Amino acid sequence: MTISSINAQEILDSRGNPTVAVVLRLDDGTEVFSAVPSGASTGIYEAVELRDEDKNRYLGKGTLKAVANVNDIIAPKVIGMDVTKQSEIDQAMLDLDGTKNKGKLGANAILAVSMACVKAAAIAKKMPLYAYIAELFGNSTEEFIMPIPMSNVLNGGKHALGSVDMQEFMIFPVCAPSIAEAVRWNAEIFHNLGKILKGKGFQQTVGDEGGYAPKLDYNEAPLELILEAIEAAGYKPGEQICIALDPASSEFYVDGQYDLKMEGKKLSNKELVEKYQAWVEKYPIVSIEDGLSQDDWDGFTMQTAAYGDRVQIMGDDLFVTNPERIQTGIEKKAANSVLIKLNQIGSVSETIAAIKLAKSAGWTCIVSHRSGETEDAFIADFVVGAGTGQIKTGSMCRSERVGKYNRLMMIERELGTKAKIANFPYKR
Ligand code: 2PG
Ligand code: MG
Repeated sequence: MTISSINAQEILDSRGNPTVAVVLRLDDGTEVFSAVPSGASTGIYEAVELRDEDKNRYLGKGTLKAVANVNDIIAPKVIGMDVTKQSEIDQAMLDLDGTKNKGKLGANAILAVSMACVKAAAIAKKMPLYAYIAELFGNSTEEFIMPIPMSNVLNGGKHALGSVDMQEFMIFPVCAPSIAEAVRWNAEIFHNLGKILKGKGFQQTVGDEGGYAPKLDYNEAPLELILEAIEAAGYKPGEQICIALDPASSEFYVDGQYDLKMEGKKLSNKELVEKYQAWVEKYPIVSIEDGLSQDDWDGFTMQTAAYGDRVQIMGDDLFVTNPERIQTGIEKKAANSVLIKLNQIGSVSETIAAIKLAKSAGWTCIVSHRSGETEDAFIADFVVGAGTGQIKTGSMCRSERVGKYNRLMMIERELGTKAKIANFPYKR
């Protein structure tokens, strides 16, 4: 079960930008592939995604330095290690890097190897990937929690320029009996939304995460369209299907104010918290991610105090999957939930630590894709092993998104009666 070779190379992500992929082999011939995703609305506290900044290649976005860091620095250290010793391997890479933010080797270099080791170890131990991940968490392998998917069917913000100010409008089938049914419900609503947009004369083009990206002229329009689509598909809004939002508000936070361009208004954190509250009362919204900006701890605390008993208040850019920032959030009562992205922190072991810390505070965790994805469906197995009960992995089209849903449905089928769909704690 020792690592015999590691080869990294550049491949493309779903936006056509380079990212890091790794092929890792074990001494018994086992071979695995892993690839790292990449964000657009990235938090400023994320671990470093190393890019070449050479304007002559890929407009400066090349990842040859990170690739070389895997092949020339990480591989010689890690080759020969027991692949089942995940925390030792991750620690060895952190020691090699030596910085707080993975600025030397790059989180993209470290994570590619970290995920590849998990995949190879699962094969070496003859276990399904999700079951091995459950073991890494110390979770039971007798029963598995399948996640409820929040599916981003209408894209705005930085993922669909020219659309509304807020980034993600997601449908969330809180009482679907299985992942297969949840996927069906969401896909049917997605197609109904397409029909409705077409009927109203909007374009049916999609944004980075596969959700529609129509040119709308007010920020509540996506909510109204989605409600119409839920009903047209034959589902009950607020009962079967709720709405989850990711305004990604760090992106419109300018000089201490929230600049809602579409409304021609600049709001204080208090005004924005109240605006969401009015929306929560009017629409079946049960989850709000990054409602406030990444440094606006006071705004987050205010929001959590105001309606954190009824609504999932989630930090993405706020916490960047970083246990230190999550700890601060717990102390400040700044949220009740964390979005989990492996590449924000840059290793599997640290991601596990982040989830355990959040869970110990009674918080929920949502495993998430990035807006730039690859065909690697690692997060589907990861969320099942972690048992966090929620996943955010984009809309119901484009293979880099549906690859994760498809893998989840296959896991569910394989598990049979050992699979149970999660309970969402903030039902209306
Ligand atoms: C987010 C993500 C994923 P990005 O803000 O939650 O949906 O976007 O990967 O661009 O940071
Ligand atoms: Mg987000």
